Amino acid sequence: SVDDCRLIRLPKHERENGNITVVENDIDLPFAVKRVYYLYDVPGGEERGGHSHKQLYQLLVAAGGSFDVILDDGISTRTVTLNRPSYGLLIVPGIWRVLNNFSSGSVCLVLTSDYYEESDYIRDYQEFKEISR
Ligand code: T46
Repeated sequence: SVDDCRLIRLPKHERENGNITVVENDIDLPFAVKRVYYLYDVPGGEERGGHSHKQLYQLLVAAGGSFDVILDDGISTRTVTLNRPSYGLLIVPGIWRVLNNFSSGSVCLVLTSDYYEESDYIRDYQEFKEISR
């Protein structure tokens, strides 16, 4: 459910000359990372996502700027604003997600539990509603 999705605080090394946040495989996350991708150059007003995953776990990080993530488990919805590079949003399988309100220059870094596989996606909202009932 959307309650299984949570913010994970990531280790942050603060120095006068800037910060580093580190994510170590299997240590900071409840899954092992197999794939990394990032969304960037999202034009103002555009949305991303609009699907759910059958098996995939993901950690979303606003590596720069900010955006909103709307989580929907078919029963309830929750909106999480990501705007700090030292926090990640864990999204468990079975959650419909929409990303919007991207600030200009924002970067959505995503760490995932598996390789890209189109068969893991549900891209039809009606189908999602039926499965999650
Ligand atoms: C998610 C949100 C936050 C690949 O070939 N490999 C990949 O690993 C990914 C992620 C995408 N693609 C291709 C598939 C499509 O032709 O890139 C194109 C755009 O993908 P999509 O429409 O799925 O993009 P988003 O931003 O709507 O969704 C992505 C992830 O797919 C999804 O898992 O949760 O970011």
